[in-house]
Amino acid sequence: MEKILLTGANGQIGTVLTTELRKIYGVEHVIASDITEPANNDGPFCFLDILNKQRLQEQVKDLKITQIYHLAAILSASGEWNPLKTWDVNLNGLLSILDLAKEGLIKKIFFPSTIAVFGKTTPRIQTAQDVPLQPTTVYGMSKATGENWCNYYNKRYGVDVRSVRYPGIIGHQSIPSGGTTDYAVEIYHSAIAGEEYRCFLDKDTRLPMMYMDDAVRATIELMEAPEENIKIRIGYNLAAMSFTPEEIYNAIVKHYPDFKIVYAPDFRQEIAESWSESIDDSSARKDWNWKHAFDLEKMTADMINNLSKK
Ligand code: NAD
Ligand code: AKB
Repeated sequence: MEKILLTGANGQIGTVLTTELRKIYGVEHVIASDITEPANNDGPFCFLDILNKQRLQEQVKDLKITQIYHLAAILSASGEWNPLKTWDVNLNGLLSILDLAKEGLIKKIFFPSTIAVFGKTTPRIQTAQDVPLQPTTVYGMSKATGENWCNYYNKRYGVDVRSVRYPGIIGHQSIPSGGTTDYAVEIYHSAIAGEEYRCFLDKDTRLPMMYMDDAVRATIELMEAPEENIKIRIGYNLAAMSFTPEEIYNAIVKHYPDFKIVYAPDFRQEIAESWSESIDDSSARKDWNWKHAFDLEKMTADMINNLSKK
């Protein structure tokens, strides 16, 4: 029987992924961990700082963990305030987990990479799987390097580590912080609260995005795919939709005609401009049958429906 540990489980993706994994594997078989208190008490949780290698190893042995979904990280915007700490958390945390698999203590790892691995030398439209990676943020540097370590541990030690380059993730279940794509969640909260939204990106800044339901399903489908189907051990490109702040605003204004937006770009504008506008994810579609379900209109209807119930 599988026993799963999630690191960084209290974050935007972790809170939703934990619930979905518990539906599949059973509540007691999915252990959430983080350095902060969980928002609710609906399953096993342990405090775990990913930089504490000894405690990580003890928890994995004591709880008989077989798989780790390693979500703990410091994201693109927050990372710029403390680059060395970000490098430490994002890269050394991953290396400790890869070592556990090398030593045979766990069987499978999920490592979330990101569109932040792309940089100014990367073609920005329909960005292909294998492209130059010269990220501009320490977050992107740590994830690009992390991808290479994953590939190395797979090729050299046979570690079954799987990874996707998530676009910006949008969900109604949790509030993001510290990222450059966070505006695309915040905007819905402002619309529903009847407030004007002050957008920290410019109106024409196009970025790849994905609804949380698709992101969580992609993650679980990748992890459950037969090992022989996983041909890529760096991050698989993953895509669903791409839009600008003005386009998401136009989708929301159809539901809330009085909703107003103002544009006040800050330092995150430069980060966003260094990333791709759209992604070619044909390898994921071919190797493990990835298919997205949500576009901008469908996501907007679902976000508004769920957030207005809260
Ligand atoms: P998040 O910032 O919401 O959550 C990250 C969690 O990691 C937080 O709960 C934080 O407390 C925890 N954490 C930070 N330092 C830690 C440490 N030293 N030890 C243990 N936990 C620590 O992030 P998220 O949006 O949920 O993203 C999850 C993963 O997916 C990250 O690795 C991120 O890089 C990746 N990703 C997210 C997005 C997105 O749009 N949300 C896009 C691309 C990639
Ligand atoms: C961020 O904006 O930092 C994240 C990401 C795309 O990795 N949402």
